[in-house]
Amino acid sequence: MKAAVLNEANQPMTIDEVDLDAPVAGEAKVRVVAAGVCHSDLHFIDGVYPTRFPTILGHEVAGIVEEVGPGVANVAPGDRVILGFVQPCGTCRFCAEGRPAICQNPARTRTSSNPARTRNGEPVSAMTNVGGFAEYSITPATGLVKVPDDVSLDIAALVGCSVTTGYGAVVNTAQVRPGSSVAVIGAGGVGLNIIQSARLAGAERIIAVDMAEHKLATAREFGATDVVNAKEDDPIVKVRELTGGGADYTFEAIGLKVTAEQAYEMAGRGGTAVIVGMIPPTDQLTIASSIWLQEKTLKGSFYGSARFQLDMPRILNLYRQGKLNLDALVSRRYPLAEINEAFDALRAGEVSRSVLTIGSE
Ligand code: CXF
Ligand code: ZN
Repeated sequence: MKAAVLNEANQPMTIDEVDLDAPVAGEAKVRVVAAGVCHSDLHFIDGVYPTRFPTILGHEVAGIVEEVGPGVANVAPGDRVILGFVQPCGTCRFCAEGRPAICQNPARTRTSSNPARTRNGEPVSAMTNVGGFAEYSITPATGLVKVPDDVSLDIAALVGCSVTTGYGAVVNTAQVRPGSSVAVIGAGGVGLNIIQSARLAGAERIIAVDMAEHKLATAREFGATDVVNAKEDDPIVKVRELTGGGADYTFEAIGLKVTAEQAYEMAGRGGTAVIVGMIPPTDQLTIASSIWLQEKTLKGSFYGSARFQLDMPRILNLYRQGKLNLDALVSRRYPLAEINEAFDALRAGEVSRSVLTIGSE
């Protein structure tokens, strides 16, 4: 199969021939139809997060099951599926209490002595066991969620990461209440989903903070009632002004120490700041000691605290009902061969989301 291989950090990916093993017990082989181009992939490309090279990135993916290994009962060949980037065990304490996103014992990556993917006989790793920037994926089947026939797979792919991450941060992690005020730092793929989910949850005031005017304009289309250009104004001062002291809920959707600290400062008395972005692993956050006095909450949100088999179908239904706008999230489509251009555009802040069209439906 053809795959985009990242050979080392800070290098363009190369489109190479990669061999795929047959699925073993618990795995499925999926023909990839669409894969979203996410900022988290960029962190691995830029070397901010470590990984095993060579590797195939891509974790926002949908496709069609082609073959299943022994013991797989939740999907069958022909099923249209989202490939979740966590493949929960289903039995650990966190899975048992309905928190599979933080499963303690997620499905194993294949070992390098028994690799699922090889290039000229050498193992190639796959991001989050998905490795979606390729014509096929071998992935543990517990991560797969079925997609109804009337939803296109490029839309379903987005539900594999950005939509679930944003929607879940609002609905599951923060549990935003009707009438509340919300500030969102970063109006990219995840931020826009936080904004539209906050609107759906009945937030009264939704303030989008970004440094790009075109992203703020899109934020308004997704439900932001106010926008703050952090290039022009101090976002903490502005959000406090607009909310009379600080927002009830704030969300950091960029992945930087400075914006995470801003999110905390923008939350008012009794408020909650939710960190959604992928902050570099070596960074430490500094927060004011008055957290106790003002009863503030600082919370992390991973994969929208989602229960995948419940939330993903629910999100797809909200989309079908016109309550979540997923069509307008896709700014561009690229073929796999133009993957490096797609990442250049993301890095330059030109797009909120592009989708690679890898296979046909
Ligand atoms: C990331 C989180 C870390 C692994 C890859 C996906 N989340 C969203 O982009
Ligand atoms: Zn992602």
